[in-house]
Amino acid sequence: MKYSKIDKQLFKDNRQRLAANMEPQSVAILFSNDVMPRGGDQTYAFHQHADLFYLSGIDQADTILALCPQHENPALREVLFITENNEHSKIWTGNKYSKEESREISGISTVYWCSEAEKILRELILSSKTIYFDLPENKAYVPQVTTNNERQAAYYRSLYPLHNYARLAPIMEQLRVQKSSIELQLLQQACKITGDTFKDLLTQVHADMGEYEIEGRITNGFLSRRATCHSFHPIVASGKNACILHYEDNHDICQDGDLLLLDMGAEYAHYAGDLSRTIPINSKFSPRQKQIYEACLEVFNYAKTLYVPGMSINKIHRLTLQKMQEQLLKIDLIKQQDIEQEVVKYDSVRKYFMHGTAHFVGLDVHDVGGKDTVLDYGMVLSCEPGIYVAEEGIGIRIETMMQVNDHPIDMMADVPSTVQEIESIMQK
Ligand SMILES: [Mn+2]
Repeated sequence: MKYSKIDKQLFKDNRQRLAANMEPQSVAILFSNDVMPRGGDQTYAFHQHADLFYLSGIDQADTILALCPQHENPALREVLFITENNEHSKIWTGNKYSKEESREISGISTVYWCSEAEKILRELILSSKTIYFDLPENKAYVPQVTTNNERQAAYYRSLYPLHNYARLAPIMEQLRVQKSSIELQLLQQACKITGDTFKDLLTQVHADMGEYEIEGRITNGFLSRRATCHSFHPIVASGKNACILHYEDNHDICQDGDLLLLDMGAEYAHYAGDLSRTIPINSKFSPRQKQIYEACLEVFNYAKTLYVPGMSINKIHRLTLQKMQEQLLKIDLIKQQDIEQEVVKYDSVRKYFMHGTAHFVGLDVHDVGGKDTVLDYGMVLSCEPGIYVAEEGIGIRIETMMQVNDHPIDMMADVPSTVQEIESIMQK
């Protein structure tokens, strides 16, 4: 792996916390993600299932984890199944983990080859009343392909139809939303790689550069700093492209006088970074660009103070909309009359700021955790107000990652955000 070895205490603690939340006499069975086909004989780069990684640290396809915390045989309370090395795979794809390496990474002492899974799982299932499976439960996205966990759950359910079945996803959400100190360090590393790469871009961006060329520099900045990959497809949006919220074509040429919106994140050891900044392509904001930028920055700096225990994503967004309303009035984008005529409160603000202020960040860039989840110490969320004025070809987003605290912690506080900082570095 490109990342440094992770302290296996993280995975041990995570399993212990899960066990404490499982029903008596139950077993949880988790399967790794599929290797996804791309075309011909090619596949996409493998990406481990977040929950399986969270509970084991095993970063390899064809992995099964079974947790049966009350099994009478202590050796069967935590069982890992991995794919077996053979002579062909050693030559063509490199070594897979050995059993010993898997024990060292996960802290699980009982490791079998996958070929033995059905037999061992039978033993675990027959000594349990309830079986947990980990189906995809993201509220915003329904996968168009059936996941390995869904297929396996259906298969085992057909073999053992008289058991109780239970959902693992709600428990995993509850566990994962609260970050441990080891996780905070990994997230901080993802933030550092992301922030340092952005700082490099400040000295590199100029007119006539392709958005794709900047995307290339982001990839280079991430990988050369030991990121595994991007945590999401980077947005490199010049001029009016910045008003397309999920623009990812990155195929235009940066024009002198336009702004450039960058929304990018490195993934380090599976943990996501998420940063947005908006900069002037020719290194100087025009008076109008500066006016809108500083209105957004004012909202950003205010919103950052809201990440305290007891808040929620919905509460933060409500307060941020209020602050945004003040700023939009100030720069004349909306008028008092627009507010009075709103059918739904803040509709006139949403015309220019149409997305949310915050989402959780963790193993997924849009991590588990709901909009009404009560914020607590150690949770990590994005803070990302934006102002999009399509008719002027100006789109601005300023984003960082915040750690919830009595004094909220900006995890990328060292990344320039003021007009003066950005211009002075770009003009050097
Ligand atoms: Mn974000």
